[in-house]
Order: sequence, then C-alpha cells, then structure tokens
Amino acid sequence: NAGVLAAQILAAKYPEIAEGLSQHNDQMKASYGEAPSARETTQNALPDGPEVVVVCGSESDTGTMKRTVTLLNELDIRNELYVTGDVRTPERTRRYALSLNERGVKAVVVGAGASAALAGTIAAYYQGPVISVPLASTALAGWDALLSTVQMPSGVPVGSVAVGAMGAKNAALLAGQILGVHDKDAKDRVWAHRKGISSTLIKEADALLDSLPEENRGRII
Ligand code: RP5
Repeated sequence: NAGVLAAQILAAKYPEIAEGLSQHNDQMKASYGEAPSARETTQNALPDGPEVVVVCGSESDTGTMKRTVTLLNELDIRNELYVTGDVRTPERTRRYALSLNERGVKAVVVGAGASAALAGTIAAYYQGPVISVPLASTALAGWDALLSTVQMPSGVPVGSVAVGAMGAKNAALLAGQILGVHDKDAKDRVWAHRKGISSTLIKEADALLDSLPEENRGRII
C-alpha cells in the first residue's frame, strides 16, 4: 500500500505513473470480478476549485477537523470541508468521492471516529492520496478509529496520521507536502511554516535556559 500511495502522490505530476496506477487498479478490480473505472484524471484541476478537501464523518468531527482547515488556509491552500458518513449516507459518500476525481482534487483528508471506515470508502472511489485522521469519539478514546483506519487491505492505501488534534494539524502539512511535489510555491510555504515551528521552539528553549543558573544550562560543546 505504501508503494501505491507514493504512486498516487506522483501521479499528479507524471502522466506515465497515472497511467500505470490506472492499469494497476483495473487489474485489481478485474481479479475481484469488477469492471475497470472510467479514466479520470487528477491532473486537470478546475482553476478555482479546492486543491485539498477535508471530509468529516459527522458534524461532531468538525470541531477537531477545523484545525486542518485553519492550517490549510494559513498555508494558502484552497480547500473545502464536507460532512458525509460511510454507513449513514453511503450514496452521498460515493457520489462526493467520485466527483473529487473530476474536480482535480490533489489530496483528501478524512476525519472520522468510532469504526472509522470512511477514509477507506473514499479511497475506494477517489484516485488520489487519502490521509486519515482517526478521532476519539467513543469510550475507546480513538483506539477503535486508529485500528480500523490503519489496517487497510493491500491494493487500496490510506495514509494515517495521529489520533485527534495533532493528527488534524499534521494532515494539513502532509497534504501541503503532497501538493509540493508539483507546486514549488506550496512546498516553500509548508517549509516556511516548519521553520516557524523550529524558531518558536528555540525561542522558548532559550528563555527557559536563561531562567536557569549558569551551571545547569544545557549546551552543545
Ligand atoms: C462516526 O461516528 C463519526 O465520524 C463520528 O466520529 C462518530 C460519532 O458520530 P456522531 O454520533 O457524533 O454523529 O461516524
């Protein structure tokens, strides 16, 4: 699945990889007795359409997943948020996931809790990379969502990040890095954000060291 995910990321830049991926998907479907998909392409994005979409399994997921949206906005990455469930509204989910191919969306972030199969369902129809953020929505505190989203059967990858808020933020950065494969400006904006995180840590560490007696200050010799 890691190999297919890497190919999905590169497919937006290299048409020959997109073609190879389509053939791989068709072979997999044929082995299970299903017809090949129509050839969609994620290369021809609508000019003002979203580059990344954030899908939530329930309205109750949006509190956490707005962190992804906020960071995507800070990174100047066009995005939209949508709510649909894989078991509560399966047809709405299927239609939305298929539409993402036609709209040229470059990556999808999915936040869901409980038995979080939503990311896998999106990945069944959407041809680009899918990032899953498992959410802590039940008494199992996210273990249920983590285990159900991370154990995808081979052939249909979903990349999973950490449970909850930390994962929601990292999903935005990872989606930005995926865009960065073919968009140098996006890559630079994500890197600038990372540098900001580093300089914040250094400032906070320096302030802490300054508050300690000289002999207790850690140093590189
Ligand atoms: C999942 O069930 C959703 O992703 C959500 O995390 C969880 C609980 O949903 P609600 O009962 O709060 O709508 O489908």
